[in-house]
Amino acid sequence: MRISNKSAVQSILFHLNDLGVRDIVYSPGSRNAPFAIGLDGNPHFNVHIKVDERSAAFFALGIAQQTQKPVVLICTSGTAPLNYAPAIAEAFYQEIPLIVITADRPQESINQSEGQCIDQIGIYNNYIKSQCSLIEEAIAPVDVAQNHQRIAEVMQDAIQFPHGPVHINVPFYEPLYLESTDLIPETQEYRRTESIATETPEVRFDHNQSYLVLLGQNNDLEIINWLPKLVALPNVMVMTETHSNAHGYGAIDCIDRWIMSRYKADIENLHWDVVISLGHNIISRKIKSIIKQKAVSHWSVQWQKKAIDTYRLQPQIFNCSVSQFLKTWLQDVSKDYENDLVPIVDEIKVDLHNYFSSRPFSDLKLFYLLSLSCPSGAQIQMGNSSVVRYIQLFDQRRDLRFFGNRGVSGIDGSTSTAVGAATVHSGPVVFVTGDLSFLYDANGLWHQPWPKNLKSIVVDNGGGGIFKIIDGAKNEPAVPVFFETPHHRDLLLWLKGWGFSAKVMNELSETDLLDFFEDDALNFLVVKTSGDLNPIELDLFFEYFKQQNERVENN
Ligand SMILES: Cc1ncc(C[n+]2csc(CCOP(=O)(O)OP(=O)(O)O)c2C)c(N)n1
Repeated sequence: MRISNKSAVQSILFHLNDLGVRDIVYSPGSRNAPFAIGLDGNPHFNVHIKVDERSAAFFALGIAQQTQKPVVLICTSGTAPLNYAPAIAEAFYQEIPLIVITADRPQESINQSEGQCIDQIGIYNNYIKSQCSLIEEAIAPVDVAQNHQRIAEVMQDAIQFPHGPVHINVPFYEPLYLESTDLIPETQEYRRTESIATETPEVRFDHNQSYLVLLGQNNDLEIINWLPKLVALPNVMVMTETHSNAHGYGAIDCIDRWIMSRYKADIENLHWDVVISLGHNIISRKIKSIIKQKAVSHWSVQWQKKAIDTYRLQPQIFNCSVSQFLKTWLQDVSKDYENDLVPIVDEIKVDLHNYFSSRPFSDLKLFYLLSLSCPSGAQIQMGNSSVVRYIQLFDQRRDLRFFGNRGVSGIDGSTSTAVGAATVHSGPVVFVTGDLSFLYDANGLWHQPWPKNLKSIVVDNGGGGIFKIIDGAKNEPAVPVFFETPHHRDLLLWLKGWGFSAKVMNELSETDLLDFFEDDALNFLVVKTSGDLNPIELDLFFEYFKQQNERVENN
């Protein structure tokens, strides 16, 4: 194992190892060369090398999303750290731990027309939990000790709840490539704990109140044990979003479908005394807008100290885990009462197989078929835009888990995130992305070896299909030029150019999808749909549900 002569590198690697961090995503450069020396042949870490820092950071996010452990990013100075910014913001809003290490020139070189040099201190200010810049060229024991302390404190913050990204800026003098034979003796012990500063909720379930429990993006799968009880309570409505990974337990899982299939009067009559947020980053715009009009108060179960006030109702905050909240809130709901509870089935059941057998192929139909054919035990990496919305329209199986960059909902890193997740996940991974998102994050394809467990579907609907289905934009005459922006690219050629085996289909069946998932030699499926037909098919689908609703009411 090689040792850089820079004390900062030795300290950082010591702390990373001490923290149990394994995955480091390293991007090449000169200023960060001391880290390359320290990592070369280092048995403690899995080092992934990625040239494009934007993609590198999303790749790291995908790993951390799966392992729930901090992943490290290391890059050179200049614009390289700026390219990390989108994934850092995403990690911040999803509460995913990343340790970002940026090499820098010494302070006196900043803004002096030196090469590859910007003012790096505080560059992620709004999206970082904790940060420091180290003392340059720390040799004196007092400086080494000071750096050691700063590194320890910042890294500690990455694993405190809420998890999130932290930044350590490391200025280096030249020469950068010198090695040492000995490690600098460690100056301080640092004891770490993954602290959970919990708060026991004071509130108790009240039979005279009406509640909406809304599950958003969530990592606490213990929630599943509470769902049967929650959905059975008569004055509680439970809605789960796909990325809560708590679907299939009797709650309203397809929120937009549920809303769209109701008559205006039904929606008008909705009322909740309290909306309880378990998890955040709600995808359904429709439910957000209804809550703003129909809810009286909001409780937010969250790790952040600052209120996440999505509905402008000045929420009461509970700084505790979802399970801890539910345990206390429901503690007075007696066992006898629990036995009498009957789940409220508030969903209109329709024969989707029958419905789709007479419908032409479209984005909607593709997502219906996908909901049937994804391999058992798979995790679904959802691209942003209409992908996440279509997926939420179909009942999800309990054997699937869903992930997506819904912290900030950017279309700039979905492929890289999926590749990162697939790299550390042992089971099948299905990545579904829109065509523009796919082209945007093309460098996500720049990865070796390509994970064998990753199957990707690109929905080639001729551009940003979302703008044709969301309220407001869909009637805007400037949509084709300013919003939809057709790409005019042959995605099959594009993929083949990258060396992937891919297939294009203009229409497909459930069997075609099953064949694709079973075909080890095929990485990508490009599915072409008509951008004009997609919005029509979606409207008809909602209309159909409304008609079914009418029939149920008339019977
Ligand atoms: C980084 C970033 N830039 C711009 C946007 C705005 N935006 C949202 S959806 C979208 C179009 C996405 O098109 P595509 O990936 O083809 O998906 P589709 O809409 O067809 O589902 C754009 C540009 C964004 N979310 N993120």
